[in-house]
Amino acid sequence: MSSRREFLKTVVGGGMAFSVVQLPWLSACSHGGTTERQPLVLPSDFAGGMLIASVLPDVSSGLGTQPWTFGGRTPAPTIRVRKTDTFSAQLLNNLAEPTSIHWHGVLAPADMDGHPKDAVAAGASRTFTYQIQNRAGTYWYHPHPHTAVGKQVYLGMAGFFIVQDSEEQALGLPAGEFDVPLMIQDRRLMGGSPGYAVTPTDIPNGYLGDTITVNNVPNAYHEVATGLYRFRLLNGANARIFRLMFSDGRPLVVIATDGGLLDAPVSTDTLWLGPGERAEILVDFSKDPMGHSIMLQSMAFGMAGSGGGGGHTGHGGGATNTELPQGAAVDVIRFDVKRAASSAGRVPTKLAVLEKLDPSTATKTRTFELAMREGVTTGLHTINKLLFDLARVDEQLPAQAVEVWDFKSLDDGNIHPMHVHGMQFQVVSRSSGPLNANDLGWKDTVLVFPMETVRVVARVGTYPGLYLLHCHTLEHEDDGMMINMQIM
Ligand SMILES: [Cu+2]
Repeated sequence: MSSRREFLKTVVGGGMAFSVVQLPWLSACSHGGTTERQPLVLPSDFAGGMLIASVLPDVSSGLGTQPWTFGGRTPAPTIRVRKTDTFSAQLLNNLAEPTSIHWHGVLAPADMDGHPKDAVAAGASRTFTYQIQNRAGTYWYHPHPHTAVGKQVYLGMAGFFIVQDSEEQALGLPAGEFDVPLMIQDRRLMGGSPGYAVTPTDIPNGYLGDTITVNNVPNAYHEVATGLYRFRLLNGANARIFRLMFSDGRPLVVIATDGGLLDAPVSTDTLWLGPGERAEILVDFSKDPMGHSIMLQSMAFGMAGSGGGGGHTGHGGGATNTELPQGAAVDVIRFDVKRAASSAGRVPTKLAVLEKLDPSTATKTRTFELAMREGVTTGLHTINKLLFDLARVDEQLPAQAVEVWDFKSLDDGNIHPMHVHGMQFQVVSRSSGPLNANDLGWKDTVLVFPMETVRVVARVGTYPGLYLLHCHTLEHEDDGMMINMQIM
């Protein structure tokens, strides 16, 4: 009887015990700028081939500036592949600066993983070819050139990477128009200078926007039918952390986290989603009256701690340097029930076989201390007192080893979403309390709250070579909060 199993029971059984906080709906105009809600745009599909990085000429997109993107359209196309497929794409860099592609969460050979040492120069191209090992799930892709990740992602360079497999497809989960990818981000659209311009306070706080965008659409709405939907949630924001709930408190039925399906659905009222994290949820609109609207919101939170599933609302503060500070309550996307679905859909009772790593079998324990340097304006953010050095190898890991890692925050002011390349892990414990609903299953990114220690058990990847461990608050990463992990 593992503690993990007990914990799962706690989450499922305790789901209804989570406090349901009814937030007043915030009108979009409370933050100025565009007040009107706009229809969601769905990305097109991409199965492989040429993927051009470029700046689009169109300034009429919702981003208020010329978007940077992959594949010549915004939002960037969704890559769809099946497990065991050989995926191949050629990146042609038509930007005026280096870029690259990191396949976030996807297990790619080290030289295909988009390490900053492999950035593609302006005008150059690079071919990526590898076999898909991942379980069915929602992954994503974005640039990774050192010190420019924040800028390039913010300006639009991010897309979904969806893996399917036969185990998942046998489940009969909502498909087609009922399977909706939602890339949640925030942008500064109110101040009249919509480009990316980091100020000194943006380095510790992260680049926080004043407007929520979904698939690059500000203040989005989406028309739905009276059925069961599968929403693939991706936090693609540079720094903003979301604590999602529905305006009427209806459950979010979590079926997958970063690394694919859980073994069974978990119902929760609130869901933490940090930068880089994904979660797939089932949402039931079958009992909604025609014309009904439901808002997906982010609840207010403080920096004090995750508090498990949602008990703590904290002190509601957080670092402030915009109209919408970290932890502010905000609307994310509105769903308008507009038509009848032909069938209601069904939540499966069982999902996928989920191997559970046993921390007692780990061959090594590593500690990653997350700390702020004093008295500096850049190079603030460190892992084990180190700032990123492209040429220095910081950790050596045997391929396929099972290891326990402790992310130990010595920072009392910021939440750090810690992300590893080339492997996945499972969350074992949080020093601040119970695990969150989005800590379940396989993960590549985990929120570490101030002064918290998060223990995970990782299975090191199969490919030898140089990978990364870093904070996915992109201004922290660009500031040097990143180390090299070499798989031996
Ligand atoms: Cu960070």
